[in-house]
Amino acid sequence: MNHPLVEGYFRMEKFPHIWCPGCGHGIIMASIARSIEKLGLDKDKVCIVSGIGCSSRAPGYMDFNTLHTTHGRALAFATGVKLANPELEVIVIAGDGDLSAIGGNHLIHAARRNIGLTTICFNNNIYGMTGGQYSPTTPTNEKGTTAPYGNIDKPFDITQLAMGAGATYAAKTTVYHVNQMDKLIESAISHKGFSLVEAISICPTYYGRKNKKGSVVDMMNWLKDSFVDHKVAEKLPPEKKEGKFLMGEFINKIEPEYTEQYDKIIEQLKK
Ligand SMILES: Cc1ncc(C[n+]2csc(CCOP(=O)(O)OP(=O)(O)O)c2C)c(N)n1
Ligand code: SF4
Repeated sequence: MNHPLVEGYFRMEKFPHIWCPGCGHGIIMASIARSIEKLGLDKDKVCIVSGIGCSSRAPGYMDFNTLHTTHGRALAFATGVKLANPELEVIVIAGDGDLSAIGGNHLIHAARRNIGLTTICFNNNIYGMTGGQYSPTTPTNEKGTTAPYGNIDKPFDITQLAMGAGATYAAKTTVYHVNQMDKLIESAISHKGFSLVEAISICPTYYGRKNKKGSVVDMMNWLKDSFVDHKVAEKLPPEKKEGKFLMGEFINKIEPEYTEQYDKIIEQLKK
């Protein structure tokens, strides 16, 4: 593994990683490292924060300032880090369970405040680490260990949820669409307020097996065939859009950023 990206941005002594063969999470982790390199960020000015889950193991392998916190609380810790040192580029890594179940309240409030955090959701539609329980993004009728006869809940669309709560940057991509993922993560990190990239990942071990999704290659091909950029979709005839999921950049707008507003109050009080 003597690639400059690997040696420059990863803690070699922490490998081999814990992920199963074919897990999509490593693809997203590598995309984050490539985006940081492309932006030329100083490693010492980057802080990567996670909760608990297979996805949340990523910061352990990444050679930056890193925090592996508690399940669902990554955004709360990250908010503290950003307020204490707004100069830091704070990136949050969270699974769909972490971010939209136990941590759902932190997500909506971080988005509402427009605090300058970049959140990358590793969405594999299931709780991977604890053995395949269904999560708030498990599609209706799909199976998990806690939904052996099919999930009757309606799933969250995390990108839409963040937008509804006030996120000023929100985008969705998949582990098949890696070039797009690199660009979206770069834009999200460069964005001043709260940004979210929902990266659709694959968990062949639990989600794939429980729902008979076939091999890892089959799961990747499904992503390739099922997702279309929403700008491309606008120009497609209705029959070509049927059954497709939309991805791409959905919102990118500038609004006052939380830590800047907070610092303004401190300055006013000093006068
Ligand atoms: C407070 C608390 N509740 C529950 C758990 C158990 N737990 C650990 S990881 C996890 C779910 C992980 O799923 P997700 O966030 O989707 O990430 P993935 O493992 O799929 O990447 C759960 C429920 C915990 N560690 N702490
Ligand atoms: S259980 Fe699923 S999410 Fe966890 S490492 Fe294995 S494939 Fe990846």
